[in-house]
Amino acid sequence: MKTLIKLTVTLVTGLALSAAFAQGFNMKSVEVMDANKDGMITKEEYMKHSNDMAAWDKMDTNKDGMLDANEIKVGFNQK
Ligand SMILES: [Ca+2]
Ligand SMILES: [Ca+2]
Repeated sequence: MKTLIKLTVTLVTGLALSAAFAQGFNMKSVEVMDANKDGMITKEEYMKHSNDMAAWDKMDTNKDGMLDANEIKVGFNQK
């Protein structure tokens, strides 16, 4: 029973994320994800909204574990 609930939650979360990705990230996503409003998105902030680490890896081009203004500009305007 517990497994079933977990599976359902995973499925629903997955669907919600797919919908978000179909729309693509935009500058509004940045505002939502940047919880402390410092203009950068840490991995921790990102993971509260998405578990798509493939997308993260693509955006965090210098692999320092956070997205700076430049990486956000590039990553959030292209899919
Ligand atoms: Ca931040
Ligand atoms: Ca980075």
